[in-house]
Amino acid sequence: MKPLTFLLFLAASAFAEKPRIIFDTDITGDVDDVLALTMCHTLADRGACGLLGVTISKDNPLSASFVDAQNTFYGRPDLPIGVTRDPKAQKRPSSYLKLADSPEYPHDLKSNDAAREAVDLLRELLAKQPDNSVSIISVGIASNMANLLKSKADKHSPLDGPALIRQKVKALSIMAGAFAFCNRTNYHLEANVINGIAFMQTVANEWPEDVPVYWSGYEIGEALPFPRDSIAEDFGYTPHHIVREAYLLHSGPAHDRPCWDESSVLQAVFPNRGFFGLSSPGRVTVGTDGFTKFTPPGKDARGGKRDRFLTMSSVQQARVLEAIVQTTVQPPKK
Ligand SMILES: [Ca+2]
Repeated sequence: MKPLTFLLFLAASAFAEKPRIIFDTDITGDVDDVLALTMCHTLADRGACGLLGVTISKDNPLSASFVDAQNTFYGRPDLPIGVTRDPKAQKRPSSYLKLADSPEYPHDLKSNDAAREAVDLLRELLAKQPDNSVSIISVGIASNMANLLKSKADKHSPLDGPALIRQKVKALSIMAGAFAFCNRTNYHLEANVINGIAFMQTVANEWPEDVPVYWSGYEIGEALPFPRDSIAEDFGYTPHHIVREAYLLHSGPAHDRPCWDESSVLQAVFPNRGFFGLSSPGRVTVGTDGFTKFTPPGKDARGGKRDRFLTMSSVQQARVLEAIVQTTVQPPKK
C-alpha cells in the first residue's frame, strides 16, 4: 500500500470506528442523566462519536420538552426524541424538568404527545445505520430496551427486535445493578432494576448472546462524586446554564452527586482507553427481587459470555472522574 493510500485507510478506519450512540434515559428523578446527556453532546462536538437520538424510558409530561431544551442549548435542536408510551413504565416526579418551561431555554418540542414513540424511533435509527455501528447507552429503567427486544418487523426493518439488534448494535452500555460491595451491603438492589424488574429481566434473558453488554453497577457511580466546586465555578460562561440549574434544583450546592450514568457514556464512547477495567465475560441474571447476579461462564448452564461489569482501580477512579468533569463543563460548540 502506498503511503498516501495507507494514511487514507487509517483515517477512514478511525472514522469508521467512532461509535454512533443512542442515549436512552429516565431523565426525571435523578440529575446524573442531565450530566450524561451533556457528555453525549460535547463528545459528539469533538468528533469522538455520533449522536443519533435520545429515548426516554420513564413517564413525566415534561421529559421530552426538557430534553429538547437541553439539546437546543447544546446546538442540536432537531435531534430526534422518543418517549415510552408503555403504561407499565414508572411515572416519576422531577425537581428540575420544570426548567423546560423557562424562557431562558427556548425549544420547539413542548409536550411528550408531540414526541416520537421510543421503540418506533429506536427501530428507525437502527435500521438507517451501517451494520454493527451503534452503541446504545441505557441509563434508566429498561422499558425501551425490553420493548425493542419484543418489537416485530415494521416499515423500518423486516427484522424483529433481537435480529435488528444483532445486525446493527455494537454494544450496550448500561447503568444497572450492583456487582460489588456498595451502599453498605453485598446485596444492593439498584434503582434502575427495581423500578422495572420485568423490563430488566427481559434484557438479561433476551438480549442477543453475541452483542456485548457492559454493566456499570451502583458501586462505580458511587465512587465518582461529581465535585460541587465544578458546579459552582465551571458553568459561568453563560448566565443561565441548564446543567448547573438542574443540578442545583436536584442536589443543591452542597452535595457531590455520584456519576452513575456518566460512567456508561464514557465506557460507550471510549471502550478501549482503559478508563475502566472489565470483569471476565459471563452472564447477568435478574432475580425476582431485582438483585443482579453475575455468573462466570462454565458455572452457568447457558455458559453465557455476553456480559461484563465495569471495575475501577483508584488510579482509574481519578482519571474517570476528571474525564467526566472536563467533558461535562465543555461549552457548546455553536
Ligand atoms: Ca438515570
